[in-house]
Amino acid sequence: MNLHMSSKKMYLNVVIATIVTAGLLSAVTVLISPRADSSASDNVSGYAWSENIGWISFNSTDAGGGPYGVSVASGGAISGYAWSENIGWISFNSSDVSGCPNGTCSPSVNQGTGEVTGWARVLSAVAAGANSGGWDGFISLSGTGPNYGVKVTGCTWSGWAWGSDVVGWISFDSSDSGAGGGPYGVIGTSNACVPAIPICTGTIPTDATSCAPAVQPPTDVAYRLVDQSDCSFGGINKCHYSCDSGYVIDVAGTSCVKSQCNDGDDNEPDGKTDYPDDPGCTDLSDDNETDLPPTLTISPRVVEKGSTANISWILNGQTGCSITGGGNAFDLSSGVDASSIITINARTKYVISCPVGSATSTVEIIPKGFET
Ligand SMILES: [Ca+2]
Ligand SMILES: [Ca+2]
Ligand SMILES: [Ca+2]
Repeated sequence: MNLHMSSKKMYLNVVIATIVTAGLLSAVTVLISPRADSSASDNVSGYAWSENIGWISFNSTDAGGGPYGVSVASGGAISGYAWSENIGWISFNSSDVSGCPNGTCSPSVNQGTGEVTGWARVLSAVAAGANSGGWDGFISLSGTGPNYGVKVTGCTWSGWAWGSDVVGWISFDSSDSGAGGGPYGVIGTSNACVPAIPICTGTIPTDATSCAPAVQPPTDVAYRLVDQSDCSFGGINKCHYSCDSGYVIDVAGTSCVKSQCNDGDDNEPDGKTDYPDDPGCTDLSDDNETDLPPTLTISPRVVEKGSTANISWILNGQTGCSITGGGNAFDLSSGVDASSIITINARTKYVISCPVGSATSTVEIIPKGFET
């Protein structure tokens, strides 16, 4: 976390400069906009991380100020507010996310699968209205093409949300593939948890009545079940069997089947099969061979005309990627993550395109009168 704390200050400067540049609104308004919510009674807490805007706090009990927080109701509906020092309030309330770009707008947790859907919205973008530079402030909590999304496993929130060019990718857990630094993460209690598979490790309980298996012991592969004290989630008193490495619980929830990264098939297909040959596989138990999209970062994102910026890319193991914008030539043929120094003479939008997914980063010129 300390690693990121130092870069946080840099982002603060950059984002405030961006806000001024885009004429979104005064930074003062962003920082003091009053918004009270519960906090201690909110059942989501911790931090997510955006490479563009830095930390996003889900509960004032972690960060001070407030009170504010994000909550999941029984049934899975999400509400409340998260806070970014750089862009202000991020609302999860249905009333704020109506008119979202597509799909169901209201954010929620599927309390069976743990998948989070719907939208959140940066309220400073709403307040800026026509002065927002076209930024609508919407943050997508899951999507396809590429597949991404926030997921709740047990009480741990993980995965990625997407906040368009301004906010970029938001990681909910430093353990997310492609995330760095940390440790950080978003966690839940009570309704913000989902009965997880696996949540137990150890020996099969002898007292079946106190820990009834939700998933029957698979007959084809080894399994284990342990620590019954971990078996009570959100008032649901069930234990769950976990499959051995390379296996996952099947759709019916009754047995262990080989995961995509262990099944000998090129599932998408992309010419690469299983862990570790397919870069979409983080480990043998990963049940999705789809490669992660690339990321593109320019730092700083607001510069004086004629000065330099650092452009860096993470390919997530993909080859056949390219970067366009600015007339610079970047050699991505090695498939290795790297960076380059570029000279910026005009507002430039860089786009990295890979076989799976693309990403965009735009560098802005500080307008005359704002130069330091
Ligand atoms: Ca496979
Ligand atoms: Ca594959
Ligand atoms: Ca793949």
